[in-house]
Amino acid sequence: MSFNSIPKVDKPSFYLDIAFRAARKRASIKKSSLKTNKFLKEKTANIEKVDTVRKVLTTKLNSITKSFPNIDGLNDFYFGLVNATIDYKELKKSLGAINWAGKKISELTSLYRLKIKRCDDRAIMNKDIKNYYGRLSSVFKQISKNFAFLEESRRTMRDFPTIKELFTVAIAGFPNVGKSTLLSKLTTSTPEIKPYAFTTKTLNTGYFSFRYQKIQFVDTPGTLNRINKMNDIEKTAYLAMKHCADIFIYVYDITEPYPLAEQKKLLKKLKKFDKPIILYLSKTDILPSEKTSVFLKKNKCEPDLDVLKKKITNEFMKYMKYMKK
Ligand SMILES: Nc1nc2c(ncn2[C@@H]2O[C@H](COP(=O)(O)OP(=O)(O)OP(=O)(O)O)[C@@H](O)[C@H]2O)c(=O)[nH]1
Ligand SMILES: [Mg+2]
Repeated sequence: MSFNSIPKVDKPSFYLDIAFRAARKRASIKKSSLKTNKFLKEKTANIEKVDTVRKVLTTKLNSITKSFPNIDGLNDFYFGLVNATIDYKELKKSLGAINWAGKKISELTSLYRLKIKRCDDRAIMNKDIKNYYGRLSSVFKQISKNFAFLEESRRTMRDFPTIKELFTVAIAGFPNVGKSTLLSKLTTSTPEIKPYAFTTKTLNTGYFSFRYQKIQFVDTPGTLNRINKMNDIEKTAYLAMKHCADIFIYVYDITEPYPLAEQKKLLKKLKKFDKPIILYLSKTDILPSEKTSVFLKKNKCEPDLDVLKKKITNEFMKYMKYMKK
């Protein structure tokens, strides 16, 4: 499901204008193609009008409802994301309202089509058309809030990250420790890397191929030790860690101002997900070798990229074996 390609939801008047314009055009073509008396010409043109309005409006409304994902069919990650960022009951209600409008338009069209067909008075026929347009407008007016809500939801969904259903490695750690740098070293991804904290504001993904299969990496925005007070980006990262990650790489940085005790506390929280965690020590190139070796002795941590890759592919093979069972 691609959340980024949902087309814009316009105001109701936009759809009505398109339908009424198309109806006028079709009716005039019809009228000029007929060789009969004036009243019959007008009647046929009016029937063409209501048929065109129905066709245009129901097609437009159908394409809106079809472009939104089926919320109940979403996987746990995207369902969690919708739930965390959008009032999903309201979203379902709004999609239901658009469906209702489609049915109402068909009902009204059938009713007024029949009235026009049976009509033998020009003034009454014109009044019927006017009433038909008026009733359609009032149907749209009733659901104008739903159109606005769908557009608001679309804008939120547009920023959802695309995470594929593949074996996934989530890179976690404090801000500025080198998570995005690690992603760029492990994959062909080119995330934004800056010498300050909170650079990553969405979930960056990257891939590497191993034995003709893809391993997905998700670089999470720097997470502080505050799982209870998360903003939307942190919530997204949390959901990806919970539902998408098969294993974690936890990045330690002992050149940073974040105290080691705090970094260890965050790691402890990560352990609650109950998934394998590979520890990585970044920035060893600028660390005094003495400091690095003392840290590595105390912590089961990996400073070498090739060894890190090996550990990842080992976990991947374990996962594949498990999946085949
Ligand atoms: N010398 C050195 N610098 C590094 C290394 N890894 C990262 N850096 C630098 O550390 C800074 C932060 O790197 P990022 O990769 O953006 O860190 P991040 O953890 O993704 O940061 P946030 O997205 O803000 O959480 C940048 O200036 C990087 O160039 C490394 O192994 N060695
Ligand atoms: Mg980053």
